[in-house]
Amino acid sequence: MNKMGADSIPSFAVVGHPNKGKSSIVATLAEDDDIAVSAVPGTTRQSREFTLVVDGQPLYQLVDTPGFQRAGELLEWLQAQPGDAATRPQRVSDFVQQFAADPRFSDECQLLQPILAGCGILYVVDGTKPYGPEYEVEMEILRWTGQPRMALINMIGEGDFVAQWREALGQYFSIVRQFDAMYADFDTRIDLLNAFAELDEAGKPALQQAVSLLRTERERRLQRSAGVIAQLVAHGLTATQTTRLGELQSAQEPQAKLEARLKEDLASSELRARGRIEDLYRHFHLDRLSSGQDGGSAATMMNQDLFATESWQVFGLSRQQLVVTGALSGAVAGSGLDLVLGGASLMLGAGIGAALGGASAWFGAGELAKVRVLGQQLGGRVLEVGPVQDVNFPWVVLGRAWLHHRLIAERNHARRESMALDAQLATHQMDSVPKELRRRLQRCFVAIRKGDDAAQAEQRLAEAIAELLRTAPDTMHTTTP
Ligand SMILES: Nc1nc2c(ncn2[C@@H]2O[C@H](COP(=O)(O)OP(=O)(O)OP(=O)(O)O)[C@@H](O)[C@H]2O)c(=O)[nH]1
Ligand SMILES: [Mg+2]
Repeated sequence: MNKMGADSIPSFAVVGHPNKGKSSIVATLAEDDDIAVSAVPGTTRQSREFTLVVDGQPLYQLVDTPGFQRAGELLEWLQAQPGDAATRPQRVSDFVQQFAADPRFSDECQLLQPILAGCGILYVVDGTKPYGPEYEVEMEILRWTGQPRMALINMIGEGDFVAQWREALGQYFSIVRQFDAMYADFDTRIDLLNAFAELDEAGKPALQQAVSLLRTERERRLQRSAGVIAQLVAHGLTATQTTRLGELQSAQEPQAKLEARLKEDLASSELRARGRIEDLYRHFHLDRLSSGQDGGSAATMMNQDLFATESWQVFGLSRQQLVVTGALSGAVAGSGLDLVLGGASLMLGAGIGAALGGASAWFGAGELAKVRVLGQQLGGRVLEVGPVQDVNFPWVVLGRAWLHHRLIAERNHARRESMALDAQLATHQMDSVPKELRRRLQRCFVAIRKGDDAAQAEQRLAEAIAELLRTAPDTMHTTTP
């Protein structure tokens, strides 16, 4: 079977020494966050295939393999067999046939089998550790298989022996790349696949097809995420809570309850939106720091309550930006009318938050949400709390969603640490957004608040958000630890 043939998807066997990040590279390229990755050498004992399936269509396949254990003995055996260079692949195949049941060579047979079945080879080394002759034996064996092969220098620790490695690898592999399993970005992945296509004439069309589908999928995920975020922001702009009031009942006590409910509803809709986006990017096993939540209340993965002062400061627009965006008139921003007209967004200045007793007070004081007693209905009066009035609120929701999306879209599936987020990453992120786009977003907010033609307004918002998601703020360095 030729796995690289025209009728099958591109397949790669990821091979190398134990504990060099083979499984991590498989996880990243196959977008599978369920693969066992660990600091213990010998974690992978069996070869296993992982196929990247997009929209029901398999794009390519990675085979995770155990590391070489007895490469020296294997090469000795190969060299002891009679034959010339033309029969080398056959000799490798003979070895696997002869030793398939021998536990001493179980790892060697496991890793050679997919290569003999036609997989391209990705040979993984750790560029932070010095090169040594023991690797020569492995590289020689791989050369004997005759399969197209590329060397990947992964960076696991602190050292830097890349130059040395390039020197050695260049003699066995026509393409040598640095590839960081944890932090390689999307374009680097695409580059790797394109480079491999150049190596493998027979597999080239299939690989180019895979690259093109992968790009399409990237854009599709972004658009869908934009739709999810638009829905979230629209909900934030319009959500209300209501309750019936008894004939003589005061509104005070139910009002506090409704405010709490509204807050909880907004916070949980944010969490749901995040979950949907994580699913879109195939992050199914993310630890969302849920253990830190108190009974599923408003605390979130970002370690910042949606309504916390810091959230407003980090994610909201500055007063100046609100003016430029048309969300606030300059007269209002400059006057003492802040508390009356603006609410929380204008509490960016020192002392104002303190004056109101902190974040909860914004809400409790009725500054943040509209409170109305609706007229006589069948069962009596109805108390309505919401929607949140603050001009900065949609910006806070959007800013948080934007940052979350960036972290998710850039996160490689090899990473296993939980997604703790430094909200400082988002400081000034809106500064990088062109003024025109900010104005466009603001117009969408206003249209949604007004409530005419909700579907169309949300659609327009989704388009503007898609553009926002394509913006890369230079203040956000999310790809390094
Ligand atoms: N910092 C950093 N750590 C990495 C990187 N790639 C792998 N690691 C870590 O290195 C260790 C080994 O990674 P694995 O992917 O399990 O290595 P492997 O080659 O599959 O190991 P075996 O299956 O045991 O042969 C794990 O603790 C990884 O988290 C990397 O690019 N950067
Ligand atoms: Mg492994």
